[in-house]
Amino acid sequence: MSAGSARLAVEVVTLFPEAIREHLAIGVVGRALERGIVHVGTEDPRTYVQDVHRTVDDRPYGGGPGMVLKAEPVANAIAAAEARLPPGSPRIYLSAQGRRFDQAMARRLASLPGFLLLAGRYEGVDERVLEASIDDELSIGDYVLSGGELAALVVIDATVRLLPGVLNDAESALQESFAEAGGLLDWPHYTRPEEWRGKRVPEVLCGGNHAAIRRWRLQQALGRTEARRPDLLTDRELTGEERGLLLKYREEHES
Ligand code: 9D3
Repeated sequence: MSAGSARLAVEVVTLFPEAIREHLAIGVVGRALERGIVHVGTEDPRTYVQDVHRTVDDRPYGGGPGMVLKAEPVANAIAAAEARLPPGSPRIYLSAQGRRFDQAMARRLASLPGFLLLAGRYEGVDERVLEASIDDELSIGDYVLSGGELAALVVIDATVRLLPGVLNDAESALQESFAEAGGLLDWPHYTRPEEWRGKRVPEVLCGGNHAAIRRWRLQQALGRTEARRPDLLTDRELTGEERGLLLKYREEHES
């Protein structure tokens, strides 16, 4: 399948295109690329610099430490990448100053025919190219990265997994089960052996009572979510069954 027929086209403007391409070759996303479900192109601003040193950065007006990515090479790279995308594809700048990327945004991006990601380096990109050629600005969380490439990979990974046909049946079933779809943390997982260094797998999981197993997993998901990420429960109505399971989890974990 060619770039034109892929369900989703992504372009990444980056000084490190090989880092993006290498990482995307592995796992679930690598499989989706091979099968032509998604196309990811890259564009390097350095391609658009003529001088012998291929200078993409310069000192900040006003002084201070660090360097700033120059407007012209970035604008040219964005224009070249944009020409390969469906018209109207949003152009997104990845920066620590952006709105926080989340699962709802991944769903929105997965519903589009295409989008462009600009990964910054150094202290940032000349503000004028952002005003001229960027539609949205996203951060992946409150910590300091060295550049936007890892953030671009995070956004692409979270988005591509949501495209139809990317996950196999087992992976899709897991994704649609109540934890991932319902905004809860996952329940604990176990595999053989049944006893490891004196620790046994919970009894209920070793039997064939599927209703009991479902209840146990839901209870674990609820209890762990309340303990570790109570913020996830504040906007979520609990069903009668869920409230009962959570009360019992609290009783069993009092200490
Ligand atoms: C003023 C101090 N600078 C850090 C020494 C600010 C700064 C500049 C460039 C902070 C981070 C970066 C590079 N970060 C990204 O490109 C980035 C990012 C991030 O750092 N955190 C969360 N999400 C993202 S998306 C892109």
